[in-house]
Amino acid sequence: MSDGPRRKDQGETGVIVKQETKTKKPSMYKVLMLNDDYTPMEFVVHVLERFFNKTRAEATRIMLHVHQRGVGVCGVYTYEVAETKVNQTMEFARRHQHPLQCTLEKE
Ligand code: TYC
Repeated sequence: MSDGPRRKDQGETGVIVKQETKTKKPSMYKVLMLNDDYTPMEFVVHVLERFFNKTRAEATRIMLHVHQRGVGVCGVYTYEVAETKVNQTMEFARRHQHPLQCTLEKE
């Protein structure tokens, strides 16, 4: 077991390369709410406050936009978060027997 001069450099020589960043930004998805003739306005405002963390003022603005234009954006999220919010909204509406619909759209 000689410990000659060659050994000193083992593992110490090499080229320093800047670390490449291989992460990608996740795709983002809009949650869209659709108008209908039967779901009460107050229920839609409540959904937007409860599941989309909107203030009452912002929820009212979005609800009126959907009521007047037919469709509107509740928020933009990563896929799993957006899907969860759609499912929570649809389940809550179904439980209260309202036909409220919402859906996902890739940004
Ligand atoms: N159009 C409904 C009404 O007049 C209110 C409403 C708003 C329903 C937004 C759904 O996504 C909706 N009661």
